[in-house]
Amino acid sequence: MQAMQAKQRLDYQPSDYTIDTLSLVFELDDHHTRVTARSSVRRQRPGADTLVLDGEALTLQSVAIDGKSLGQEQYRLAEGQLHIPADLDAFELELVTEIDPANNTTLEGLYQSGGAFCTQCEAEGFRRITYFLDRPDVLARYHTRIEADKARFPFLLSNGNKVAEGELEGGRHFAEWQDPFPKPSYLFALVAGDFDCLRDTFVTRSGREVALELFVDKGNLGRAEHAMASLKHSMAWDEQRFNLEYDLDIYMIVAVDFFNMGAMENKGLNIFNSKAVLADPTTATDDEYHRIESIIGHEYFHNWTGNRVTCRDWFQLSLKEGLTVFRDQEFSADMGSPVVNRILAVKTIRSHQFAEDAGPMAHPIRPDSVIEMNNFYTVTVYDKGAEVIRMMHTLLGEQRFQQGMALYFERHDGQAVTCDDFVAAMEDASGVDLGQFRLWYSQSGTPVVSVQEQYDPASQRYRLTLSQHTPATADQADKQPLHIPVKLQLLDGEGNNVPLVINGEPANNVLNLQQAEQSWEFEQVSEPVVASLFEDFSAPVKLEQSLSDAQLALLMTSADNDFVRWDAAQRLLAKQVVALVNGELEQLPLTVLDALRPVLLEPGLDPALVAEMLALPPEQALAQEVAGLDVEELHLARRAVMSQIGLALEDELQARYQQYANQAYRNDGKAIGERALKNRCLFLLALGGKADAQALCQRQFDAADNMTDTLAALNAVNQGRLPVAAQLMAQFEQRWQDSALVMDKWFSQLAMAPRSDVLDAIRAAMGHSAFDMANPNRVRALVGAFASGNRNAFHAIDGSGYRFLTDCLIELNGINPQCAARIMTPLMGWRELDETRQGLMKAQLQRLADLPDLSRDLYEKVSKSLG
Ligand code: B3K
Ligand code: ZN
Repeated sequence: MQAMQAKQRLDYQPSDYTIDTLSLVFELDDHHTRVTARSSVRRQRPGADTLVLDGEALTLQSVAIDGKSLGQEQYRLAEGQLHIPADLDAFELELVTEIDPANNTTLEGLYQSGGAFCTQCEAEGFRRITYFLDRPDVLARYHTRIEADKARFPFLLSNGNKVAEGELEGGRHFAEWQDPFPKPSYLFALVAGDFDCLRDTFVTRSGREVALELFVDKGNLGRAEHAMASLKHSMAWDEQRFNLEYDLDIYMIVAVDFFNMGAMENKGLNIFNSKAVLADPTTATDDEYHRIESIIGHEYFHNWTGNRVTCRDWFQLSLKEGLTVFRDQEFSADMGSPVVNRILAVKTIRSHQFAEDAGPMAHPIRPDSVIEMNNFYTVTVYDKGAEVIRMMHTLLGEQRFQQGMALYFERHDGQAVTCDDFVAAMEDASGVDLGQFRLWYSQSGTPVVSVQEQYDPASQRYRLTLSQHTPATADQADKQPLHIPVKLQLLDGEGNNVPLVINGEPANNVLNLQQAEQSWEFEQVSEPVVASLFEDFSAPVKLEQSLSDAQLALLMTSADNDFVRWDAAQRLLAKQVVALVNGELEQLPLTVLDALRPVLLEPGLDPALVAEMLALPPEQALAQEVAGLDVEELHLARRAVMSQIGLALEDELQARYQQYANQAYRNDGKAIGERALKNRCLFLLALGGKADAQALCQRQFDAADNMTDTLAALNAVNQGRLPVAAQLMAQFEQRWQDSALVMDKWFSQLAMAPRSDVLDAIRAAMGHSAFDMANPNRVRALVGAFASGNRNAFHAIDGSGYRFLTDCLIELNGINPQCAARIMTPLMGWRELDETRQGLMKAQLQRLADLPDLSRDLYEKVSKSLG
């Protein structure tokens, strides 16, 4: 393994030159696309004499400065860079390069998806299109001309407004686009293809009409409505909540099948993974509808937080991503159930972000050192980043937070800035001191907050002591106390709120924990209380608070805060799993069942919340919570808890199931919540394993008029290992074999099935006509689902899971390194496992390390894992 160089955040220097305008001409051809790039270059650093441009996988044809061509001896091509002597203050540079989109399987730069050309430039993909100053602080005005065969590519799209189009010889045509907003190269986009187009309009609050165009593969118009509706909701919401209006006359979205992530916010021309666009009730689940709405929103919201104000350098990625995730989460909460959305976000943090902090890739939300930027589109930068924004929102309150946003745009519209600039705007607009708070940007790791309590009946005082401690991470040994907002309530024995009084005054329900240890003394507390802490998950920390089952049950039934009710249920269930693993328990105590029963029966509780309260924390999250649990024992104990709930609460689950069983499909919040609860009941009954559970599943599978119910039935029989599983899987495959996106669900069901021969089934599925190693959706659905969603099988003690994943990674390394690096994550976490598994995992990591052509993407993760 040959060492590769990392870039350091503190090494940032402004560019010697900048580029103010860029005119691009694309002569599209499958294997020989010619790109002519004319830049107006301006020297920024006096004395600079060489322009150094980034480039990768390009064939350079010619270089000219101010109309004069340069001979080959006048410039230098070295390791991904083009050096051009340029002792000039301003000049026109013309470069002609040739690229091969049809053979570009990395899905970065210009490539083909299905029959269409499309691009992905973030983070550093533009350098695969032409030599350029491919960094986010170089903002240019783009003019793009596209020429292509008219029959194959009737639509020619790029950023901004279309300013010309016409016919060319030989059956070709052209279109020209002008983007009035200066932008970094990562926001450039081009699409050429043949699509169906769903058109609509949106009138902004200042009365401008914006044309909305959604391009999908032919025949898919019927599956585009939800995405279009989501876009219009996003546009209206951003005006209402953030006072932000769209700025171009046209907004286009193109859905493509080959895409490395969910979607990309290119200015005026979003490119989406078709999975994040296409939905109808028979092919997409409620969860997918939700995800589509949130991704459409996310990319739209980037127009201000990302595009109008962008990042100075890639270390600042969370400036746009953390903030935009916060905004999309708020959007989803405002469109649907706030608590269900909060739960969703917290599950991501607990299962994935805490694991990232505990593993070899640990980094702060603003990383300090990067080898391959694509490896830093992480749950830490995105989701913990959003938690950090949310904490500022909690500390400032909505009104002052919005004043901070306004000041941020006033100061920085049209600029490329840093995370510090954002915090400074928040601080200056609100007057709230965020000095210590800034540590959240530079310190990695998961803080652990522990609780000590003292109650003195004589003085009626309750003293709460909180201590914080952040364990060392792979990247940082020393940690300092953070500024942690702790939102709380105190409950008396009946579950009533006790007013918060400190020093004779009503106290705020958000405490500022800023020291390693800190105490608060609440007065006029007439009986012992239960502290409801970190309401709404007010900070991304682990909480160590020992509560009895009875106290947890009190929080479950009586806390005002719905998030805390859910969280108490999670803690109660987690306790049982751990007790089972530790041999302290065989059967679920009656007290636990008695705590769950009222949740199931209380008519006033939102069914969507009940469904979440009856779901066990995933194995991955439990493993994070309690170190040293054996993989297999954890898996079995978790199953045992679910199965005992299924048996012990059978009547209640049946009744609740039947309450919603025969409702015709509707797509509204109420129906979605009811479906979720119905299907949770079905799942627990299936795990309970009584004979009639199988009949129930089969009936639902046969009668379902929507994919949510179909898939829930299929999942229940697979996870419950019911005999009918094989038959239903075969029926599903028969019905959907020609629909790739639906087959992804089948691949995932297969990969996550709790059966000992799962790897044989997966290997067979790789030969399925619907499978394609070059398509990231397929890879994630099958290989990714196995590695991250079938923990027990992946960590099989014979090492077969690790070997299988590594075989796939070796193949993917040569096809799509970005995709490979994404799915290798479960192989990195060997430190949390027993010695045997550690050895097996390291052996596979070493196989990767020994590859002669290991990509940068994998190199970074492999070397950190072994280091
Ligand atoms: N900004 C893109 C992600 C780009 C990932 C590059 N590897 C999508 C998003 O976060 O909105
Ligand atoms: Zn984003």
